[in-house]
Amino acid sequence: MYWRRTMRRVKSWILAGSAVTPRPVYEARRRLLQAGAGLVVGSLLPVRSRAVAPAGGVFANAPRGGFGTDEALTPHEFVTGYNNFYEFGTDKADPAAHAHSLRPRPWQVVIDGAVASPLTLDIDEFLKPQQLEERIYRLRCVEGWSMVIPWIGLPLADVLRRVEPLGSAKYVEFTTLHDPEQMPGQRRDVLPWPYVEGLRLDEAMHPLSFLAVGVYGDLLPNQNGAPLRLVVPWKYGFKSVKSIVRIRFTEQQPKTAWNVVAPREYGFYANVNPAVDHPRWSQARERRLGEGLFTARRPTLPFNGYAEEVASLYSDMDLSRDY
Ligand SMILES: Nc1nc2c(c(=O)[nH]1)N[C@H]1C(S)=C(S)[C@@H](COP(=O)(O)O)O[C@H]1N2
Ligand SMILES: [Mo]
Repeated sequence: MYWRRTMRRVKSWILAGSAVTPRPVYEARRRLLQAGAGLVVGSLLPVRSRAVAPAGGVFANAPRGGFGTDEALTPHEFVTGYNNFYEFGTDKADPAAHAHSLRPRPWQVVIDGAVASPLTLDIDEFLKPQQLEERIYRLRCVEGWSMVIPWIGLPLADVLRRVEPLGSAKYVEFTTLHDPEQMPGQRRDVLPWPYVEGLRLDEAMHPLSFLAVGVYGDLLPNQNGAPLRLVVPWKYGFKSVKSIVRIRFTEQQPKTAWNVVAPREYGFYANVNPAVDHPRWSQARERRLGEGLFTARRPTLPFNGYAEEVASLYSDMDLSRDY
């Protein structure tokens, strides 16, 4: 509750907030692991300071995956306390305040559509330690804030390949749980429920596309999309759909939540693009959450800084039209 009240009161300041917990133990530990001292030193360090990641650090030993950034991690408080998850309300503090009503276990994920062998997977199938890795990705919200987040998960392609997509499959559609009892925000018509997102098949199979089950070394907190959420780091945050119950291969472009609501404002592709303004504001700069009050906003990078990896996916497209 304290956090919520604070968030409300300082809402306009929070984007530049600096009075946050010092750099977590987590980061120091990660640096040691990176330096190759992990086996010896890792076991001597406290797993993690409780104030930072309360759930116990079940993925503390997940190896680092590729595509890393050495930018400072966004403090845990922002990653888990300031975000969008409209199923729990439209205020940035609402998910942290209300997502306790979500029950992320038991949980199943259906993978079907244009595939040779559809599957229903129990969430435990996604939690096997030997397939998990840590990926540090930038997230850039269309509203103008950004974070650097250490996710735990697995490449989306590893999961998609298991169902043997048919040649006719052109897109992949992702659907969030629809249950107003667990997700009280679904009682209001702010978005068409359930929340749906989609990727073109080649985007979905790209090695950057990631399914997260954890963050900061622990299981995902409910407000971040427990127990399974998508992370597509070169696209605006809204593409990264949370609390997924279904992954469906389709021939038609999926009807995605924000594109249905406001097609002129939110395109299907939603690649981070500083050169294409949102109709009501510029996308040229961003505020990195957790940075000091007087820190200038950063220039937003094409494809959120992942142009080298993904620009070739769009070489024959006009990205000012297919925004
Ligand atoms: N189901 C669902 N997924 C969602 C949203 C939502 O409202 N509902 N919000 C999106 C938006 S706008 C953003 S910016 C990211 C935020 O991800 P984070 O909570 O990990 O920061 O989640 C995305 N995924
Ligand atoms: Mo967003």
